[in-house]
Amino acid sequence: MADRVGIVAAAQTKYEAAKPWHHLSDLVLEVTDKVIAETGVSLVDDVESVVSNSQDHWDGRTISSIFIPDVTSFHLKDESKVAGDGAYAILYGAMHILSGDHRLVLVVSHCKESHTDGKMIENWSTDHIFHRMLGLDYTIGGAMQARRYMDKYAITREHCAKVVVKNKGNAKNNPFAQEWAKLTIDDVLKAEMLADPITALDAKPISDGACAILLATEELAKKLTRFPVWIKGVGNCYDAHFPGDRELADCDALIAASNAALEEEVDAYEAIMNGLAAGMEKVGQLYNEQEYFVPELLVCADALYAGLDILKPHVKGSDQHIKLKVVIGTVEGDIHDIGKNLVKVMFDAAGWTVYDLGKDVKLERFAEEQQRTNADIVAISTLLTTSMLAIPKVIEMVKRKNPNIAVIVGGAPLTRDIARSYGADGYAPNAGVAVQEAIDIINRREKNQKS
Ligand code: B12
Repeated sequence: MADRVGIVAAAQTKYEAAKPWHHLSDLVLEVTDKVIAETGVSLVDDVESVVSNSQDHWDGRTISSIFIPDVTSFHLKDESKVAGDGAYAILYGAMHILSGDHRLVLVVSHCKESHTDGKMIENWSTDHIFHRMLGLDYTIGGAMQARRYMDKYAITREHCAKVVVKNKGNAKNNPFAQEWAKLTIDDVLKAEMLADPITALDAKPISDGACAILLATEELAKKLTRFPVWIKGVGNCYDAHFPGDRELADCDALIAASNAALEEEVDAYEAIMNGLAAGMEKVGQLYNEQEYFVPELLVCADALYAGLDILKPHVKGSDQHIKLKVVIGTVEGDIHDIGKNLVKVMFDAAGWTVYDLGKDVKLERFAEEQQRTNADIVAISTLLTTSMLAIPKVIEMVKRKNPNIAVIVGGAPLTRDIARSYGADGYAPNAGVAVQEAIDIINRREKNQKS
């Protein structure tokens, strides 16, 4: 078994609406030549296996890889074709290396979409009894799903148009990209409507082109390039797209991933913290970088909760603190509750009784609920700099009713120093350490009372 797989070279053709003067093999030759030139390896002697990626439908014939053996030199060596997503081809190439069978694998992907009537091909790939006669193609399928998402998450066309403006703008950074444009939201909204709500600017263009990467074992990768890109891990979760068979706005992929984690006996706590929470952190980062917008956040939050529902019951609890009780909530004016809910899961898992007030909670409710439940601790969350000013008020209300009640706070704008200055007894930067912080406070109190 090889240790790691490295990408040692990558190449693309320019993508264009049509390349009438290029045969498919010309495109493949162009990118293969580039990766070979970059690394100086011999296509015939060094490359041990070729994984090509293309679709018979798009190439208008069966065995679409049959065009390219002379340019990729895969005669008399290991050759395979992946018909489907290019990511699978990379995954498959990486498996060739990880299995220990090969040291250097060429992965090449090619398509001349302009050759065919794309809409017809797409229509033919749908179910032939119910959907084909309706004239469904990928744009119409995408439109139905987009409508359902818009309805479920109150997403507007303006929200969606923002994604187009960003992506067409970003395309300028890729010299191989087919279309880049400096658009406004209005341009997108006024573009030709293909299938409501998908406009010509939302939809993908017809595109011809090819790309290639060269994968190598760790040892070889270090020799071939000073800067290999390491494949750290691979995995995939795809949703089926059979209309009528599924709720179009549900994100079943994370449900499947959570179930798979349990089946593989991954610790549920690890899956929540290193999977769901880490994923949401990444989502937050992408939002800050203006790569994601509000619609993506809402979809991801929903997906996270679906995963949480599956994993939560499996988090190993301890009955050590079974008698302890905590009141938790996000302060008034703030509707962020993902972080608060993760903290809640951790208290739940540790055997505490949790009274969850939810989000946007009226300030006096924290003290009232503590009195009603006689909870040991009040946990307050906030993500907004505007609403964080509510925290000292809540602490004051809780302590006025009972000075012995401990308060723990958390949320992105807070630090330990701010928490202290607000009069909080504890602070935790993440859910993983929140329960321990609460236990420490209680232990300290008990110790002080004894002495
Ligand atoms: C998801 C998100 C949303 C979602 C929230 C969905 C939901 N159900 O929660 C939606 C789209 C609804 C949303 C709306 C808004 N958002 Co928002 N949102 C985010 C985002 C991207 C991620 C937050 C998140 O869930 N992080 C993941 C979780 C796991 O991390 P966490 O919340 O920090 O929680 C961890 C710790 O902080 C800690 N913790 C949290 N609470 C507690 C409590 C205790 C007691 C303890 C011990 C620990 C603890 O443990 C948690 C788990 O490890 C952040 C940006 C970011 N990068 O953080 C912006 C962000 C928080 N949002 C922001 C803003 C401005 C808004 C809006 C006002 C936007 C608008 N103009 O409408 C509205 C808010 C309206 C309102 N009244 O509240 C700003 C806040 C800026 C600021 N400093 O005030 C941010 C920082 C984005 C930005 N850079 O501008 N948002």
